[in-house]
Amino acid sequence: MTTTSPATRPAPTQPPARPAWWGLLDGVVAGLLTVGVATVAAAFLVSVGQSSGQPAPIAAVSGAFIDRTPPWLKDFAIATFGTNDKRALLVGTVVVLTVACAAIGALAMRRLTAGLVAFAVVGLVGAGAVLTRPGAAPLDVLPTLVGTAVGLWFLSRGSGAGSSSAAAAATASSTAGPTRRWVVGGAVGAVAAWLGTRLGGDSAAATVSRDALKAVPLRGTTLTVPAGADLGVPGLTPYLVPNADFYRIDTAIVVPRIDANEWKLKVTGMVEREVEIDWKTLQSKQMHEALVTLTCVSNEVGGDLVGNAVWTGWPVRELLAMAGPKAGADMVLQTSVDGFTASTPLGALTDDRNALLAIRMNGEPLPFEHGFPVRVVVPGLYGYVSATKWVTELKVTTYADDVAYWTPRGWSAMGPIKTASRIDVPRAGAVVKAGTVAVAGVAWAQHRGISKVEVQVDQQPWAAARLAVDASTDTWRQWVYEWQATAGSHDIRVRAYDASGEVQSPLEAPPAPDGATGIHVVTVRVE
Ligand SMILES: Nc1nc2c(c(=O)[nH]1)N[C@H]1C(S)=C(S)[C@@H](COP(=O)(O)O)O[C@H]1N2
Ligand SMILES: [Mo]
Repeated sequence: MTTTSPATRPAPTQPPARPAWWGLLDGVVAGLLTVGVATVAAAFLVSVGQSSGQPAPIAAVSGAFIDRTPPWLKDFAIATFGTNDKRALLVGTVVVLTVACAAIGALAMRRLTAGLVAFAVVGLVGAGAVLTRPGAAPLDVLPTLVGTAVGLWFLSRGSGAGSSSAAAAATASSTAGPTRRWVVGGAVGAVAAWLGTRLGGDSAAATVSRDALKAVPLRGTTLTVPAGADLGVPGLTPYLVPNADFYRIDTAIVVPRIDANEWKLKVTGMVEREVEIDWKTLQSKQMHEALVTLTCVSNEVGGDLVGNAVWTGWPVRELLAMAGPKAGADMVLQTSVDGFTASTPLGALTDDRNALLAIRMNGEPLPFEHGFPVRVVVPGLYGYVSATKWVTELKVTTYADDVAYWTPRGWSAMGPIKTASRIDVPRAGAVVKAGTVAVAGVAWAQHRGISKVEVQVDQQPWAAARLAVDASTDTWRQWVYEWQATAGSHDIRVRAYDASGEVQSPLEAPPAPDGATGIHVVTVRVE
């Protein structure tokens, strides 16, 4: 084997060819600059009140994607990433954009004009995504267009441009020229993106208005949870789920932060008179408190997309009574500031149940993630047809005339909650000691109530579990079963009965189109 020492290698007569990865990096930095500048500009527009709210390009592209996601992909995302599904989507969007920008940069190095055109097209697609967001105004495209212009400018001065000077720089020093461009461009883009996200993600006025509600004492508070509603079994989900632990499901890429003082809710459609209320008016109403367990239709058997809280709010029926629904109406299409809609049976909002325009959750002002300033809570219905966060409009209409967000995506237009039960302890796969073991969990059949819960170990007969005190038919009910555990591997099953005596369906069914059914079973080992 022979080697050639560097000293004997012939000196190059041509300037060294610019490496292909220069183009890739050029493209990525141009993309980062674009997004950074656009994000800062978007935050600026919001801050001077010239924007409808969500004009930052990455969020807009992700949001537009969510709204066009086929149901199977949405189910996959929730099943795989759970409540992190939106973070996963944001990461995915960034990865796809990065790869696209790198490819465009490589193209620009060979054929500058083609690269610039491709970059401009991506920018225009981003601007288009911004325009399709709910409530978007024409001015909202400005940040993305300005960002794209900056990215184009950067790219046009890159490795693909002025080849002689770039080559000269390369011969002078193999790194100095482009490295400086990348470091400066990348740093400016990253700092701008960070700044824009910080400024845009938090509207100071919204936080101030939320803090103001904290200071308002709860008038007419009468509700106390009976002591026996919580069995206090270690590992069992608490009867009231703290706000910070409460499950969160929605289609909002950026959590809307609404200044309560700007909030309005209008009642439209088939009504005697349209009504609009603002935050002050709502505050002047007699508030009610209610215990209501929310459940997501996407919850799998044994899943945790269910939670219970005390909600404080004004009954929806009182607002609807002011408007006077006309005969023939059978549905209320609720609309959120983020464009989400829910189709709620009119009857569920006008009968005597605790359907509330809620402003507090467990005594606190609603967290932004859970709908501040106002969300709807309706006992007995899955969240997607009832629990609209950041609610802005109630349109009295019919199921024949209007469809809500999830209906064309393969979910039932109406969504009464199905009777279900879950084992919290012992956990699946747990190893426990022989002797008395507390098997405990929750069961729910909102607005009907739970009358009985039974537990089955292996193939033994079903045995009655002890129920916690019934705090409300609108909430879940804890249960516990003292199991005399013997050594070996055991399957534990649970089933619940609603107040009419009907047992939950044992048939295995997936969440779509109207809620999962089946028996929750956990396998444990006893030593
Ligand atoms: N504006 C808005 N409200 C919404 C949704 C949404 O996507 N957007 N999702 C609904 C669904 S599917 C559920 S299960 C509940 C969840 O409420 P939570 O996040 O407060 O637990 O909110 C409902 N309200
Ligand atoms: Mo849901």
